[in-house]
Amino acid sequence: MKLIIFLLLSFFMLIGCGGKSEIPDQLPSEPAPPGPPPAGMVLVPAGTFVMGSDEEDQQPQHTVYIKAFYMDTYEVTNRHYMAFVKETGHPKPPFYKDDDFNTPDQPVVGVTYYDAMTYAHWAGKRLPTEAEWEYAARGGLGNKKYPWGDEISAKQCNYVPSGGKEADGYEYTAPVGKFAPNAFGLYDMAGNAWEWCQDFYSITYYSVSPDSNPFGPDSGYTRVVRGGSYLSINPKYLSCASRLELKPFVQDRYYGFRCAQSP
Ligand SMILES: [Ca+2]
Repeated sequence: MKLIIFLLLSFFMLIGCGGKSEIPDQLPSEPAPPGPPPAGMVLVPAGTFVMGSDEEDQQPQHTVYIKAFYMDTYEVTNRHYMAFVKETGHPKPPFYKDDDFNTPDQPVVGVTYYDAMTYAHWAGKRLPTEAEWEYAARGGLGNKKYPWGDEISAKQCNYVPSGGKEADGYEYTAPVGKFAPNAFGLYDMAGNAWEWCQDFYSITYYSVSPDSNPFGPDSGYTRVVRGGSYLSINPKYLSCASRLELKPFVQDRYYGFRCAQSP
């Protein structure tokens, strides 16, 4: 009898030990940066995600680790951009007299890559990398198509829904923050204005991308914009993985940006 009890006890102890000796399947999380995020920004926590999709320029899908960073809660608005213009003498954005685009809380549009970089430097920030942008847009949901899930409707962002441009309430850009944020607390990651990223664009980059904090090719002719705009009809342009290449000096009413910052 004692032998049976001993064997049973040994068996349960082994089971208990087995549970503790399992190898964790995730990297230990980084400690959160001390203190609250800077004003107007959210903390995007460190993590790993699957970048890309089965679309031609988003292959191969690959796993990427991103360290924690801060991201602007909203696209940079006319209000903030004009404060920069006033202080620095930087040229006004081309649509500052166009009533369809110039209210203080609409995203600034018509900015080049260089304008966006100059603003970011002035603000003590930087542009997000393409990988950071996609990771932030996904909001920790995994491999979902959009920042909120797999389906899109006029309730979720400012684009051109099946009912027409204004079916979501906005014919042109919407004031920032009019639609629900994603799980990281970021607004308008799909639609409204395309957002400049800091990387050069390369259609083949995903084949050679480092798996930790990639920052794009060393050289190139075009830069990356992300997220789609108020004029996107095809929902594929509004997806988290969608990439668009753009010459860095292009100024048009679909292109804006938001900034990132390293802790
Ligand atoms: Ca719309």
